Amino acid sequence: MKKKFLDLGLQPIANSFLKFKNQKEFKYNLSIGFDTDNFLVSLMKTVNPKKQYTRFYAHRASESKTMRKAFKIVATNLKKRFKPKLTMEIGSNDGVFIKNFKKRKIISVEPCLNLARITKKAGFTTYPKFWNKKISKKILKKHGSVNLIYSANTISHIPNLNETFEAINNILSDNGVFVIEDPSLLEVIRNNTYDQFYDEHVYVFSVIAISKISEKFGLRLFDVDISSVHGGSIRYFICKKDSHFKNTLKLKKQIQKEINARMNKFSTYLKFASRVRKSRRDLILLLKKLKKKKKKIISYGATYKSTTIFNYCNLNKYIDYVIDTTKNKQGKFTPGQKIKILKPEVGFNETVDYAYLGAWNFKKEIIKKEKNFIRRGGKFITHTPKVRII
Ligand code: JHZ
Repeated sequence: MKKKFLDLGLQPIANSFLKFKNQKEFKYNLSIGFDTDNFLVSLMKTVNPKKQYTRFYAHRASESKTMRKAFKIVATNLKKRFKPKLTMEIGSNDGVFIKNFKKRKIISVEPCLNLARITKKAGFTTYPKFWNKKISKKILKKHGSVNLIYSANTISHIPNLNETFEAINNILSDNGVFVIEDPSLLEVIRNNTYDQFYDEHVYVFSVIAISKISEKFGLRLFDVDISSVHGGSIRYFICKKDSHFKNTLKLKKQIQKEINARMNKFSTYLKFASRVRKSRRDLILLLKKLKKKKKKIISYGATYKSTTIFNYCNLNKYIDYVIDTTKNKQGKFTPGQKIKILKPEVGFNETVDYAYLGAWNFKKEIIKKEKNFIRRGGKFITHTPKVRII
């Protein structure tokens, strides 16, 4: 049974950056629940994927150095460990992962037409489609079964988890491996990163939940890797139930960690929700105080995550503008709160006193890059794990 534990209010689509301030917006209620039967944490109500994954999709995975490097390392390790003859990526974005493979050895599935066009143009076999049973059958017929299926920050985005797993089971070779990479629920709870909840993140997975869902479809979670990207992610290694892979000790330990953190109990999520409400109060209080002192506050990184924070906390009265390196976000307004997005070269100047880290997951990369800002007395603000000035 799914029980609601957190209400983040009326929200726009996180990726709907606006060309004009007065543009009409679709809004929905963002609330999150915990299923006591299968331990899945998911949105109570989902948005139609056709509204989200359009030909205007804004996020480019290659935009950060951290992610380019991380995907290169993952690709190298997966090739070394599993030696796949044929690999498929679901949700290949701008090709940041697949570009580490030989073109004839990888297939890409990507529903956003603007992104699919990029990988197709680069010469990769690209299916510009949503992942479902129909496309799995089509690919199986054309290419045969697949030895390695990789999907980063995508499986958590697909509302119909049952169909997703059935389609995987359909196309995965008998000793093949399905690798999912997504933000870790344990880290979200520990670090109060409630902004990991927005329309696209239909699920925030835990090891205990992925293990249950795999079993339901004749699959088996046999290993995990812990990754520091996106504030703490987990890479889940899944095989067919009777495949030769042995369940690892690392997996057992991670499950125990989650049980120790009581992630199988609804009360844990209620406590998390009250910490989220406190985080909102603290952030507003801090920004109000700084604004009273006439400080200029901007936000660093027009992330999808910021859409949740900005709208839940109503931050447009405190944040002067947002800066972001992504070309197709620049000049636009943030969803809901309609805060202007500027190029860093224009907006990140000596008049800025404070920069709220919208892209807190790239804190290290950003602080290293922005030494001048810090040197002249500029300060970063974050809400994770606690609201504070860094
Ligand atoms: P970033 C997206 O979420 C959407 P977002 C999606 N749903 C998902 O799951 C994650 O990605 C993985 C900018 N930036 O990666 C670039 C700078 O301006 O945290 C990006 O717009 N300067 C698929 O949007 C944004 O910040 C910099 O120096 O929450 C980061 O977005 C750096 C490092 C980044 O994902």
